[in-house]
Amino acid sequence: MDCLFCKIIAGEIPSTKVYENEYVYAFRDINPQAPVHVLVIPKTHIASADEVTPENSAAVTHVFEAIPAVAKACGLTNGYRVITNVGEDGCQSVKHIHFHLLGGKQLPETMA
Ligand code: DGP
Repeated sequence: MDCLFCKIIAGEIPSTKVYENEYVYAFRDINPQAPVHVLVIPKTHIASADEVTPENSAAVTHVFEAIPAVAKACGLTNGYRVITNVGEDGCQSVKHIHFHLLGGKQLPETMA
């Protein structure tokens, strides 16, 4: 499968890792939108939140179980934001489900 984030997980494309476990990989976004901007992704390929099913939803659970450790690894002691973009209207550019972890400052209240 020709998926950028699957290649990052496989180490075929370099990334700056901040956290990894059996199910989850987290790395610095190439185009940061906040002082801390990390992408947290499941190692199994799911195209987007719109493709989550009872059969594959454990991958998303693993991501959320890892998020506190990712935030801690990034020094986010005062809160953060988690966002997933879906499809064209959501401006999703990479078709491997990913969760933007943003923080390191107080973020704007509105996003849309
Ligand atoms: P989204 O627009 O929600 O699909 O976000 C995709 C994010 O992925 C975007 O913020 C930039 C980031 N990104 C794209 N290509 C790469 C890459 O090769 N390396 C890293 N670290 N991040 C990337």
